[in-house]
Amino acid sequence: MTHLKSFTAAIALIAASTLTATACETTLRSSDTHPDGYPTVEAVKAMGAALSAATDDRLCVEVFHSAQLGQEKDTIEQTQFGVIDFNRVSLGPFNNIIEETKVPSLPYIFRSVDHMHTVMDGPIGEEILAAFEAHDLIGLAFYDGGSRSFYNKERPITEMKDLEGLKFRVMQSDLFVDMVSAVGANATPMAYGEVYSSIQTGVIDGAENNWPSFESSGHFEVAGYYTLDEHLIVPEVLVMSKSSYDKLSAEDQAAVRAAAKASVPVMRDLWAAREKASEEKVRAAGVEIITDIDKTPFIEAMVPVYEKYVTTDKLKDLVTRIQATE
Ligand code: GTR
Repeated sequence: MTHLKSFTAAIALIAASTLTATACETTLRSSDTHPDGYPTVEAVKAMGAALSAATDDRLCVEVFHSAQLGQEKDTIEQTQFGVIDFNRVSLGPFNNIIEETKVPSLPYIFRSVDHMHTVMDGPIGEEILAAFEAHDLIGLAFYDGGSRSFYNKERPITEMKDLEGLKFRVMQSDLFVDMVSAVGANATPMAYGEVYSSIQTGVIDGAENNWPSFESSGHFEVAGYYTLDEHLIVPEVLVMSKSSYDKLSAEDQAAVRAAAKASVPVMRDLWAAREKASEEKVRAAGVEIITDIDKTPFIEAMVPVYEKYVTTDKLKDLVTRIQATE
């Protein structure tokens, strides 16, 4: 879909929903690329329910799942413009816009999901959320995105050299293009919604993602080899349009922030269950899962990526502090 078409489609859909949503004084719209029932979609619904409860139903949230409002890169712009009120997105598509988001998007920056939680739940996470405001967005909360690994339709990847010559889709972020080049493969930045058919038709050989996305997108049907190199533990983020936020009273702004934070533990529980269910479904489908992989060469290959992207004192300091966090 072209940029203009997706923008027009989003406005038409929003206008149609305004006609039907009557119960609340104000219905705020939230975008998500994932299907209904996915942990992020359900967590934003939980956030909306908490917000309605806190405001005696003055404020409600309607979640437009399944990329109904467009692909992430476009919906981010629409959220900056105030056409969309909330957006649940990976940090990846923000990398080219908000400098600070590059740091938690660096390959192997987090030693584990627990390490990521400790960092993002603390002052570093708050600092990164605050960086959204200069870009017409309010960073509200971080959600989980598990760890991302490579999958492809050609062959099992059991060591780094097996990646040579393969073409992988990455999120629209220069950092991820360089990450894939660093391990000897080729990268094509592409919207999530185009990946399935691009693998099917051979435009690309594969992509990289976590268990729930690999499963819910159906990519496992067209890419039969999944190698758990876990190169990224990139958090996801719930943002609000600054222009929508600025229209609220201070009390309602606080209610939005509190509801967003309250949805984080909900999200984590849903995520843990879905990760397990998705893994079971993918394994049952006969996808070859390669777990026995030495990550050391992958980690070493990322040194030039850090050198290229961690250039300012601010970013260097963030990296050092994340690495020093127990
Ligand atoms: C998913 C993530 C989405 C989107 C997608 C992608 O794991 O939840 O927000 O970024 O990956 O690869 O585009």
